[in-house]
Amino acid sequence: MARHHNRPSRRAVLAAVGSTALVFGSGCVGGGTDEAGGQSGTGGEDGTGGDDGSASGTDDWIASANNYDGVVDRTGESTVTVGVGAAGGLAFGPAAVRVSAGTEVVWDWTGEGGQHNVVEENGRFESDLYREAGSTFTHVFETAGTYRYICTPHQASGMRGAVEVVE
Ligand SMILES: [Cu+2]
Repeated sequence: MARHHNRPSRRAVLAAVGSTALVFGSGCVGGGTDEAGGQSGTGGEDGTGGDDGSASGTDDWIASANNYDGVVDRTGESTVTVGVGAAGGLAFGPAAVRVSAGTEVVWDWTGEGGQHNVVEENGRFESDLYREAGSTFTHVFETAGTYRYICTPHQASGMRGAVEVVE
């Protein structure tokens, strides 16, 4: 009875394997490849100003989402998986993820937390409601930008997520 459309396509996955092009700009990357590290030392002058943000609003919205732990950088991968019903149930995992344009994102239901769906705030994608583990929903992000989405049944509980797509 359960319909399982929106299956991820294998061809994109296969295309990804083998060409792991990790080219970081040109030349020296300096010391550590520590992903967590963020050069904290730009300041010095007074750092109060600088609200010239054209695309703000997303930060607060996503920072208060369940299971939020910063924007997880998955750029350079052609398929990225996001758990639905992560962290015990009412969360996406990762809640916020950064991907490259053209990436196929696969939401993968864990089976925890009851029924969930994935609904983009501007209607750019929307899944059905699923409960079963192994249900999936796939969207290919062709256009750079920030995509915010919620789980309809649990939006009031903080079950929301974001995909940031970069060129
Ligand atoms: Cu939910």
